[in-house]
Amino acid sequence: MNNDPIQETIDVQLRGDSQALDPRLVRSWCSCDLCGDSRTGLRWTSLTEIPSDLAAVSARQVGSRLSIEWSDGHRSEIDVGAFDAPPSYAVKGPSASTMEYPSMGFDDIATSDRALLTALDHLADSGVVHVTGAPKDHDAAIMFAELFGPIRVSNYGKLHVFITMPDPPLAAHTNAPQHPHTDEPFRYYPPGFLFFHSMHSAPEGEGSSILVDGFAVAEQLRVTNPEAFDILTKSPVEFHRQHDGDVRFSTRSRIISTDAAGEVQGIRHNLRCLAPLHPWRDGTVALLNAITAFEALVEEPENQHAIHLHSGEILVFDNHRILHGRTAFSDEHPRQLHSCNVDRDAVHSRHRVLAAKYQKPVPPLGTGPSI
Ligand SMILES: O=C(O)CCC(=O)C(=O)O
Ligand SMILES: [Fe+2]
Ligand SMILES: [Zn+2]
Repeated sequence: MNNDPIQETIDVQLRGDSQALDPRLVRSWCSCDLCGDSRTGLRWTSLTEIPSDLAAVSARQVGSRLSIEWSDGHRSEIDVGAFDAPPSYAVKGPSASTMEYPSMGFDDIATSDRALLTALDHLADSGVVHVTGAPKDHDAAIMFAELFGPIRVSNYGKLHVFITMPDPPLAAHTNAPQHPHTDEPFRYYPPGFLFFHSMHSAPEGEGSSILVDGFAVAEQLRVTNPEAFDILTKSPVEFHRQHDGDVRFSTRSRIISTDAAGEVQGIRHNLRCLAPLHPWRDGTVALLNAITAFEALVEEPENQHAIHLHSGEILVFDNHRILHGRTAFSDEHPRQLHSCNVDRDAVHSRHRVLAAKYQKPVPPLGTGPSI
């Protein structure tokens, strides 16, 4: 079809398949100096500026390289290999019962980008990395988290210190057990990755972290109770948090968020900051039952994985996927845990940059926030 007078569609071959494509869609992949680069998100012309009657005067494909002369005089050189639908960001954790979360050394990650890439691969695969051999310095969590992306500063500061105290402002400042939850679902954008650094641990078995793979649990709910899954992916609930005179957070969001293809992309689940459900509204009983069914799966022992974080260890996990709780600990042993947060997009960005640096397949798409 080369050198036809005017081509209203453009024939493209890709992996043995052939399609007649709309010229405007092909043109939008042009990354010449005039068009800018659509793949880096730095375009100079917008998609809608492409003439609606655009056609090709000539189109020649050699291998994956497509050379086009357009009816408006523009010329493009396009690599059609990029037209393949990219796989989505890998999230493929093993089931909790068989799972040993990966463990890595602090110094390796802190001194080698290659090790940092391995840690980021683990975070994409299982959502968790357990880090040993961290210094017990006050700011070690911050220093470490900054390897993954800029720290999020919030009303709780840059570093959140969990110690028991009289008149505790938060459950974190008690020695009570906590049900597995995600942190701060009352924000429009909950924290992405959490970094828990143990400064002083409680004795073995006390104050241990309990992790639950929220994506695995959501998939179990989809199979065992499709009605509950449907409700939690469609009906928003309200999460809120108020500290008088300081902050009043409130959001209406879904507990299980799915992308347009129906894949689970984020979990918000924290019954401590769930607002009361409205008894007057239709569907509230079904919503309550759906939340209860989800929580029952979260509480299933086979879905829970305990990690005792010893002093000088760091737990990194995806707060949109991995629920965390803790067992109780006694007052006799002071326990001190430091926590800081890095946004999910920043961590995924670092992952892509390092994958490109080491010529590994680059995770192309984000799973988005749990909105
Ligand atoms: O103390 C811990 O291990 C975690 C506390 C916590 O997750 C919280 O308060 O949200
Ligand atoms: Fe928490
Ligand atoms: Zn161009």
